[in-house]
Amino acid sequence: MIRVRFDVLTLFPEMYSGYLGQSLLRRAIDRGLVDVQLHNIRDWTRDKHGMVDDRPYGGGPGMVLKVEPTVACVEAVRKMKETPGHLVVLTPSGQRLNQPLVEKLSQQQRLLLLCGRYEGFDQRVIDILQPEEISIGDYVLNGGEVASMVLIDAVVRLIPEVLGDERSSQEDSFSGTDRLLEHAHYTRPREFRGHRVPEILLSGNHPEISRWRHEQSLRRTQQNRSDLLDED
Ligand code: JCE
Repeated sequence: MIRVRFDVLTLFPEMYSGYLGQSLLRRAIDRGLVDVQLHNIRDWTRDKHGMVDDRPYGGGPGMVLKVEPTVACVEAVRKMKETPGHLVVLTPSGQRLNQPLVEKLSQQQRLLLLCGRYEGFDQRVIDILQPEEISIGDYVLNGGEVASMVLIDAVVRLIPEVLGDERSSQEDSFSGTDRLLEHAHYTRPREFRGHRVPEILLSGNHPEISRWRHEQSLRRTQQNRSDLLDED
């Protein structure tokens, strides 16, 4: 029944409470479609101070997440289920997350999401565990948690039963065969502060509406994301 189980490995599990209580995800969890388990990396430290970070060899600013508690946490979490799961680490130096990658990840039954802080993990975490390194975009966050929520959000909405109307995830920007941005949407009222809903949408002429929407998509893409038209 569970389509995807996420195990999130983090120093800040409390960051997820607001997001996990959000209606769409909450409903998916309550319906048993999605499971999200949080694990605090600090629980796998062996020293009495619970030290998870240390100063970088070679000097420089900031702190580095230690290899022992991180590897211990991943290995312990893997063993909690028969399927070891696909390990992902969120990092600004990973491959860029895009919809094809989200679709690939959504095929996994179990995803382990490793979230760093400070300057990131000791390189040996990556060398030993060989995770898939993923970045959600070309900017630097303070840690992997927000990035992991983005990944969970994008994967969960591809589970067919999660969105009530099955068509709406297919028709989104980046999900179709032509990679165009979505057309504009309108709902009531017909006029607000002199801004009227385009007449064509009220016409009931569905072939014309489709044509209009496609032209809208093309124009938006040219204006905001011309890089999408250059691809291939
Ligand atoms: C993270 C940091 C590297 C300095 C753990 C940032 C992902 N797309 C993304 N942007 N930022 C992240 C991300 C993910 C995990 C961590 N930092 C901060 N990273 C150099 C500072 C630490």
